[in-house]
Amino acid sequence: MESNFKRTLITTALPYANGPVHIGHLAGVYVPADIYARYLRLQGREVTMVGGSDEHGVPITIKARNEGVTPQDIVDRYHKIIKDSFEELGISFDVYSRTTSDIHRATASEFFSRLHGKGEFIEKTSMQLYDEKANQFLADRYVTGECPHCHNQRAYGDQCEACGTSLNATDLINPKSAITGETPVLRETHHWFLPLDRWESRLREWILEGHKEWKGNVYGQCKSWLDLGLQPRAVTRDLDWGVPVPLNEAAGKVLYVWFDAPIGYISNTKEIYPDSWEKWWKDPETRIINFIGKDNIVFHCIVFPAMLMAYGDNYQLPDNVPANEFLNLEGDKISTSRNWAVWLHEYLRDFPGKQDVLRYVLTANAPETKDNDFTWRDFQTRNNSELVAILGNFVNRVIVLTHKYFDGVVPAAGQLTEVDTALFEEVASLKDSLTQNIETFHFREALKEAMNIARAGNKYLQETEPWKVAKTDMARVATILNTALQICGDIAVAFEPFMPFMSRRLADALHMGKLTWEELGACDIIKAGEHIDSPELLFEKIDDEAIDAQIERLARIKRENELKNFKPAEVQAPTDFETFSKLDIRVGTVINCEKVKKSKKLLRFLIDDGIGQRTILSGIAEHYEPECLIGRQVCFIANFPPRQMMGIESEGMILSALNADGSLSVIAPTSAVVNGAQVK
Ligand code: B3M
Ligand code: ZN
Repeated sequence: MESNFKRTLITTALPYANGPVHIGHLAGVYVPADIYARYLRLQGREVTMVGGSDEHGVPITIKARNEGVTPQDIVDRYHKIIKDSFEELGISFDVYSRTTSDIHRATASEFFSRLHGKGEFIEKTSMQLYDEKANQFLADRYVTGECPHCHNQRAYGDQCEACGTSLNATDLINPKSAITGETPVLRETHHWFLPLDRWESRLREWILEGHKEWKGNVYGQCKSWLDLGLQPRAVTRDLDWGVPVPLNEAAGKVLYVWFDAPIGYISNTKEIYPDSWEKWWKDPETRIINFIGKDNIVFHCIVFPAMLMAYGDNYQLPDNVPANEFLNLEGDKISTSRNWAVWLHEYLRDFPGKQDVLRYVLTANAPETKDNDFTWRDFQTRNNSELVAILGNFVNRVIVLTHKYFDGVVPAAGQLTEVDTALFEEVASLKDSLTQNIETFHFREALKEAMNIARAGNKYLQETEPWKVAKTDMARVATILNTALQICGDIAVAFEPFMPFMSRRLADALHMGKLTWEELGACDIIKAGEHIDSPELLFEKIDDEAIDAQIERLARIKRENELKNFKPAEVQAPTDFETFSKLDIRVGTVINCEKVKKSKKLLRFLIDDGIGQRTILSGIAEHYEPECLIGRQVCFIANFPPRQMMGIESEGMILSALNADGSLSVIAPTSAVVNGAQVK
């Protein structure tokens, strides 16, 4: 595919260094960016992939305060975890830096100064909440109070998480500082704003006219922002963590994190190419591609481009912003604060050597056009029935057969027959569509096509049956295995962007050396006479035990969250003692307790109620082992009319408390009482 650009700069959203990265980050940004970068490198193109940690912003200061450490401690900790885990997953950054670096602070500071010098900002004075005890203005996240819409008592100053409304801190009823708990006061403050409205018509033209090829989700979001009309945006904050605003009159103020973070892409490029970084940013023959998640679209398509236009000096705007949607986990939104995530560093610990499996599953399931779900069962199935059963199996069979019939030496091919050339043709057409899909950021489809190469290989072996032909025609077996080995070579190349570890192992076993995209599909990618190494399985099955452990971990987290977030039900309408005393609640001892056959929920109790024995059915079978209840005292309602359930008559109802996680706990007296005692 011919294109008229010379080089590609790939940028990846800078993850906040207030926690490790999880599979949502990976599927949304880093795995697709890495696939693209590796592909371009195989194509022999000039490419640079930059990344780094976003180390400023309020959440980091909040976390530091909660832990009683400095923001620098927090970002040092997470930057290391993030950087190391990316590296272990094979995300091939040319540089992975951080926004606390000197070069970044200088670059961001200069950027602001130039815009300020050019008169690109407007200044505004406004009233904001101030914590007099902590002596600081409160960023919206630092204020909590009652939501004016749904009256949730614990709304944040920027958003109410109960009803989803976005708020200004000054909207909250009865606001409180999250730092000291004090009631904040309104105080005047002064900030610098970038008037996005000045750039609106250029942005409209650039995106809405010039980039109709962008993904629908990205284009659509830009259009709705632009149609709403752009407003000036504050680019400074009252905070003591960040890049200081380089103006004498701005003591105690820093650049807003979303102003400095995208400049990080520039500082990171400077860090690797101190002398030649400008060609990556200012040469129209450089193509800039921003890989991000959908929540970052406005900053990359509207705000940062407006900043670059305001700066001038030939800065190029991104050529494409292939933002992804979100990945959910087992049906729920991934959330750092609720610990609902699969953390990369934990995955690497729990599944050592299985980087490629995660990369494969996240790509096969990538949220490219809509939100998608990651489940551990799907992870297991894709490993066992795709990687092991299709890909691994094919390669293994070919290598084993080569060892069996030719002592591991690649046999020379004779005359190709129709079935051989058909296979090469199929691979050529798969290569076309694989290439096309990667170039247009359809990595899921691309991966399917790569997998289809392995499928075609399996089908070829099934059709040619070299193990049968070997009884009569070794020359033909040589041609078949030579052809099949070429497909193994193709697999090493085609999968390199997706599963680089597997690709390298396979390429090494086949003695392939440096891989190139060009050789994919060739009939002599593996040279006759070359000795190939003994087979080593490329993938192994993942058993239920490993998967169950992950599922259990998530179930535990879910329970913990439910308990943490429990909100008692509204108190019911008033009643009186007379109504209460109509219920005859008594204590009895469990003489026997067993599961009701064919029922998931019911336990059958035999109760000594002081008068005699009675049978009561209770729907708590999922919460108790029946034997554990035998001999214990319970409370039951004695004057309900008998009721038939599952063909058994139940004479009353056992009382239980409903816990936050849905579990039930039987109510019992704290010390033994006589059977038949009434609850008053
Ligand atoms: N740190 C937000 C995020 O992680 C932000 C991205 C910055 S990219 C310049 O979602
Ligand atoms: Zn609300």
